[in-house]
Amino acid sequence: MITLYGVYRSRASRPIWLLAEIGAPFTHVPVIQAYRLPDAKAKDAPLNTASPEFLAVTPMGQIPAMTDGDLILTESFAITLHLARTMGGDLGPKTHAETALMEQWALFGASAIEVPALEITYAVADGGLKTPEGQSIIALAAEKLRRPLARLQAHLSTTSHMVGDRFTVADINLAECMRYGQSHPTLLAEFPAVKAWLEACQSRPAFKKMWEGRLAEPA
Ligand SMILES: N[C@@H](CCC(=O)N[C@@H](CS)C(=O)NCC(=O)O)C(=O)O
Repeated sequence: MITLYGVYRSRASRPIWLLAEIGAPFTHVPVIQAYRLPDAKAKDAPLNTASPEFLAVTPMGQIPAMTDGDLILTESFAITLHLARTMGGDLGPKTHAETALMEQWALFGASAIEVPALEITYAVADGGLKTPEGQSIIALAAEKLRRPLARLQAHLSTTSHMVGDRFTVADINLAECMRYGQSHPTLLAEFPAVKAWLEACQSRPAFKKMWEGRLAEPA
């Protein structure tokens, strides 16, 4: 049985979305980020990334983490790739080449997209669209994204999905990185194939189920 640690409002959204696609049962332990609590060490604090019980699962103290029998995995993309490979059917790779491509796109998402996209999310959430400082952080982050987005635009102009002409874990991993950049008011319009692909990914029932769970959590 799979146990997944991490609230929806975290990168745990990635394996949660994947598990909803698979329809696999799992135990969800909603560990929350310690920094979101007034006193993470208080006796009555909910289970959080600084709780000794959670640090016993992963000394890194970050979510998501997952156990599958004796296997303990951290890193959201390692978790999604493992689940897709072992129980994901068509969501996982069918050949060694597909395995390599799914790994490539996960690494691309983590190294080229996630950080600048998050910079946009945080700056917009801080009201950055209304201040010159915020606008310049957002413009700089958008500029960092234009090159990888041009790469994605070229790819998605020739195929409907990231790998194998079907929806796979590669789409989930990249769509979840791209989601952070969606709060930029105009960037995605520059890359229409990426925009259409992202909207198609997010129209899937499993994404909506994950999103409902996320919205049900306190911000
Ligand atoms: N590269 C890791 C990043 C994990 C990470 O930064 N998790 C955040 C939540 S999304 C976290 O646990 N923050 C709380 C903390 O660092 O104490 C992954 O993709 O799983």
